Amino acid sequence: MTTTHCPYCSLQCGMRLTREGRALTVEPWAEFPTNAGAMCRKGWTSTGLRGHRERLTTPLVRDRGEDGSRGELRPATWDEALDLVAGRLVDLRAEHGPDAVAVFGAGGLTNEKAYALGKLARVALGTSQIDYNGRWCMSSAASAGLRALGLDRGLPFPLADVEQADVLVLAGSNLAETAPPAARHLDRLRERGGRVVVVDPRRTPTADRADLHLAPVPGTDLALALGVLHLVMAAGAVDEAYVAERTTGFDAVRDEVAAWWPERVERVCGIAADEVRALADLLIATQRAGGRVLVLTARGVEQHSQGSDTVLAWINVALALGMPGRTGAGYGCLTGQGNGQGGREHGQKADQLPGYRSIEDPGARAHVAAVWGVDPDLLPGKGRSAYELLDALGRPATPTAPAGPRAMLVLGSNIVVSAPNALHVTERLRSLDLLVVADLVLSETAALADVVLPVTQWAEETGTMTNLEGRVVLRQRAITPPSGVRTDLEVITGLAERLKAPGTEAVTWSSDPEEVFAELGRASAGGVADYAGITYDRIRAEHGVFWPCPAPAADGTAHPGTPRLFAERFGHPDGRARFLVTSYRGAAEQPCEAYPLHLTTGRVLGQYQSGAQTRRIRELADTGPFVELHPLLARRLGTADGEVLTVRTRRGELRAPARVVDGIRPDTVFVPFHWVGANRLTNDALDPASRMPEFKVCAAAVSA
Ligand SMILES: Nc1nc2c(c(=O)[nH]1)N[C@H]1C(S)=C(S)[C@@H](COP(=O)(O)OP(=O)(O)OC[C@H]3O[C@@H](n4cnc5c(=O)[nH]c(N)nc54)[C@H](O)[C@@H]3O)O[C@H]1N2
Ligand SMILES: Nc1nc2c(c(=O)[nH]1)N[C@H]1C(S)=C(S)[C@@H](COP(=O)(O)OP(=O)(O)OC[C@H]3O[C@@H](n4cnc5c(=O)[nH]c(N)nc54)[C@H](O)[C@@H]3O)O[C@H]1N2
Ligand code: SF4
Ligand SMILES: [Mo]
Repeated sequence: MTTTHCPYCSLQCGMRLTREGRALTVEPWAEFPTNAGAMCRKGWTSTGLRGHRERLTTPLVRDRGEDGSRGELRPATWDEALDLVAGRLVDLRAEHGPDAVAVFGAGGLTNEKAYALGKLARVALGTSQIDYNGRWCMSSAASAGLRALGLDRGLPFPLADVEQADVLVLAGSNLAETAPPAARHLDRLRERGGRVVVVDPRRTPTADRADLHLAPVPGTDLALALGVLHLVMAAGAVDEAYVAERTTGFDAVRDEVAAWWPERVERVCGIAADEVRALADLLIATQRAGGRVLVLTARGVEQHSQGSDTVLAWINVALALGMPGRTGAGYGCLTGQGNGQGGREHGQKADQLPGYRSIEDPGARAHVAAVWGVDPDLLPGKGRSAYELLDALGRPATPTAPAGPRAMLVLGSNIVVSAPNALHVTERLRSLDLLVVADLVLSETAALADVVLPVTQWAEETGTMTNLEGRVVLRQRAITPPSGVRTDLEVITGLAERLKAPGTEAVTWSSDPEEVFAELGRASAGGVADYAGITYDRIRAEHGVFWPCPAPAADGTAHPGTPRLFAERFGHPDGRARFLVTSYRGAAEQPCEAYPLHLTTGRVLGQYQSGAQTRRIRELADTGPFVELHPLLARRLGTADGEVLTVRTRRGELRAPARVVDGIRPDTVFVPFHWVGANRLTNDALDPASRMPEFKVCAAAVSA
């Protein structure tokens, strides 16, 4: 029996894997605190990809003709595949410079892989062109948290603390389907007499557990948060002592919300003014009674071109009520991917070095370069954000922009399905001279590649993940990988050793996860996300360790880790949180005559992300995409449940059966993105601060 963690979401449910003969069984690891004995359907069926007939077990290489024509993928040896990749990358670098090569990582990769991938890009390839799918996940919350609170850790306290809130506002989260074991905290909170408020254009299974459900027009949440703060101020419920002692910038925000009276919110958001008042009254009463208010955001409010402003506005509400720093109160973001948290800390982000350091900070560059054994001047600067990187692929230089990359290495993302404006992105991928994808299965993206590298899956390898609480956990190898596959760390090392960039001769590369983790600890030491005091042994002994956890003191005393943040001070140098002014702009694309409806996208319980893994698991029966719409809209379109509809936007088209439900706004349709198609429709407008694409709203036309 081996204890490990689920291959999927940010809860990283503790699980036990037991081998009996050839069989492998999975059950919850009852003592692990985050899931405390629970798992969702995806966790229970996670062993379904073991021995799957579609599992990749040999590298594949595509030959191209003299004229660039593409042959079929054919089996190759590891040496042939890695020599080919390294040789082409060296040639491209020599001919076009290091930024001709791009790297695309993922928040599903272990900390060790994310760290090694960043080092591969900056040291072995010397490229600035690295970013990852986390940009599409929680970047708006990360950017807002950094600016307002001075530190970005999804939850500032362990998940179970959520139960202590007296009012919990879930803004754009469907956690009953996206983190099911967390939903019982809502039930317990309500048993204690607390209230749950859900803000979602759809009445989801999460909204079914709420005392109050507000259903705004997609893309208008910022106005709601501004309106709530307006009412809190009008009622005199601002915690003035807290604001004076622990924050700066309040006066400018006071001016900003003055004009957001409830009737104006009603006009913008399509929520009755009385419902806005009902929400504000709950918060005001709780504040006056000395109770706790907690606001948690997720992708519903973050994946917008004003996602980071919306998060800032909700943080302003929490600060005005005097909540952040108290246990079970304040603000948090529900991170999504398995290592969505750690994946944003250790250097696979375009502007970042390990330890959540900035690549533009000379001190950070010197520290990390010393750990790596290179001259700091060799490290490139900041690169393009995920969508901008994909959009630039294969493009020649223009008077205003340098040429885009001509080769890309992808680890852990199925871009063809999950990128916004996916037809356009797929065309950019096709324009590359060389696309290399490491994956477990032939995902839609791997199917486009010139070289496919088959890698191990979670139960076949060891590494750490940092869950939504900031708790660093250890996945342990439980089974032997199929012969022919390698770990991502072996792939990275194999390439780095072949690339040998000038000035990097002294750099060492390890594919042993525990060694890589120790190096990550040194690289992160002194940074915001300091892991220097965390070891595999401690993680095993303590059910995970919360960062920051600096190295032991000079007298050898270990740091206990930091389960709870902000009790005394926030992350800014002066210890104070910042109120920041936002500006309501509305969604980038508004409905018009040709595209009269709002389209939004999201998840269902039984599928994970691009579906590359879960669509192949028998028990999670592949239902295919659907179009959720209100009975009134269905009647207007002359359609009924199960009939095939066409959804069109300015970018593409999708045909899928109707699912008629009365819990969605009549002006809105919803499509899950786990299958090819939803993202042919979505808009690639970006948030100016976080560079998050507007996955959650665009204008659409639907016809029967
Ligand atoms: N089953 C399952 N669980 C998952 C995942 C998965 O793929 N499948 N993925 C994981 C990952 S990476 C992530 S990021 C999380 C995401 O977790 P969530 O953020 O909970 O999931 P989503 O379904 O993307 O979006 C949440 C809700 O936002 C609503 N919404 C849409 N537009 C708006 C809007 O304009 N305003 C508001 N207020 N709400 C809106 C949608 O109706 C949806 O119910 O889930 C994680 N868990
Ligand atoms: N329309 C719309 N689009 C969205 C969203 C939305 O709400 N709406 N949400 C966005 C969000 S929040 C996210 S997080 C993204 C996620 O979307 P993707 O970035 O596509 O994420 P996954 O589907 O998890 O892709 C993981 C891929 O890597 C493989 N893989 C799994 N583990 C490993 C590993 O350890 N190593 C390697 N090399 N490969 C591995 C899997 O088989 C799969 O092919 O989608 C985004 N796209
Ligand atoms: S998918 Fe998430 S909630 Fe479900 S078992 Fe895995 S970690 Fe737990
Ligand atoms: Mo995500």
